[in-house]
Amino acid sequence: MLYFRESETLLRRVVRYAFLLLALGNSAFATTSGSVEVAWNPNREPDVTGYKIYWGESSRQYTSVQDVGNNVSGRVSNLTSGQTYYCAVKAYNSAQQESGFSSEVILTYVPDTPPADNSSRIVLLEAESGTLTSPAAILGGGTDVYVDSTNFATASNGSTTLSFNVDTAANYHVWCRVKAPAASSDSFNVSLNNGTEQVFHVYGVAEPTEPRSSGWIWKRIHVAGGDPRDYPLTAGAHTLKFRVREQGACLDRIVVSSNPDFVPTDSLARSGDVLALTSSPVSMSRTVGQTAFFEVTAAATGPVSYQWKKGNVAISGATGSMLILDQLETGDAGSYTVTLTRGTASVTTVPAVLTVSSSAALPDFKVAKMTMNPDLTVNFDLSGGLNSTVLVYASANLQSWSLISTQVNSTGTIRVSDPGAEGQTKRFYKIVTQ
Ligand SMILES: [Ca+2]
Repeated sequence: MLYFRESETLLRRVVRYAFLLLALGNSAFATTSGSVEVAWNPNREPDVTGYKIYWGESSRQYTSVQDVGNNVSGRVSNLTSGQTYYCAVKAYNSAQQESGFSSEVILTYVPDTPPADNSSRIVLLEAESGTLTSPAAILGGGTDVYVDSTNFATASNGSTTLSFNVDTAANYHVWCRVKAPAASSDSFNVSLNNGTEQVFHVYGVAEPTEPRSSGWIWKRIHVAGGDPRDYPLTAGAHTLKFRVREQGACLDRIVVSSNPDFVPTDSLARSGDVLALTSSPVSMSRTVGQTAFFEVTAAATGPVSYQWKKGNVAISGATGSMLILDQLETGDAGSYTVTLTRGTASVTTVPAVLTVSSSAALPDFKVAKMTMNPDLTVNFDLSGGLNSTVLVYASANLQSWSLISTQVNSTGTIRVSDPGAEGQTKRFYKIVTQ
């Protein structure tokens, strides 16, 4: 039986011991849509029989409750993507007397299969499809149809103006398939949406050491010095105008891309839908209970759909650019692929192999008091591994890890700070003991 005074004690102990484990950015812990797992250290009162999780959209104004029985973790469910929630826990005894609330954590649910990444769109344009002004002319044959200035007597105002749409506001770069006379460098003037003309140095000042070619090359429009020129575009219609400056300069194709890593090649389809992988899932080894994370990125002429497979079997609901498998079991081991589709274009990744080994006996590490501070750094208390050296690594993708803390746990608990969490949508931690 808990009397009021003892309940006060219980409250204090809940505050002291029942700190919530916050699933930061939640991806590490979210397994099904709209839920995040939280956990806490057990209350030490002898007659505690269970716990309740409370959460709501305002601090200390809880609108939902979940009785999790005598477990020290539970799942906060039915969350709306992007909404911030406040969460605390109470302990109760056999008489259903409840303690006060624990400290509070803030959760923002981010889906573990977010909508397709729109940041990798490309638009493919043929220079000859633009509005031409004389003396620019369409020449060539077969697939090499292009805008030509070979017949110019001198530098001229011949141009092609291309209209296009982007469906996502982003910072874009422009690549051109061009042929420039061996003696020239500043071959075109380029203007966006009838704005100021800027010189496009195919060769010359930007890359003085680059060997010149008399054939077709792909060249990204850059500023002097070689950095790509930024084209911040709103969603909707735009124009690009290329005005030929030098006799002999030819322009075949233009790619407008929001993916900074995308480099076009001549294998791009001449028309229709274009889909090109820019990164593929990477094989990885995990132990039982851990989390695996696969990701694919691509450049395409519009929205891409995804379907992940394990072996030849489609994984239900795995239709985003990322696949997160948490609470791994040995049966999760296998080959994973994802098929991307953009209209008539489709590509399947090379299998990434997931190895899942049985977990060895490990120190009983526990994380508590995970806090996102106002400056967006994160810190938490880590118990376990008494008198051993504890190394903590952090990662945004479960592939690249950074050592953020090396401490000897001489007291039972160490405080770990992670200033690198700022700006991350997800964060994973790995603990190694020596
Ligand atoms: Ca062309």
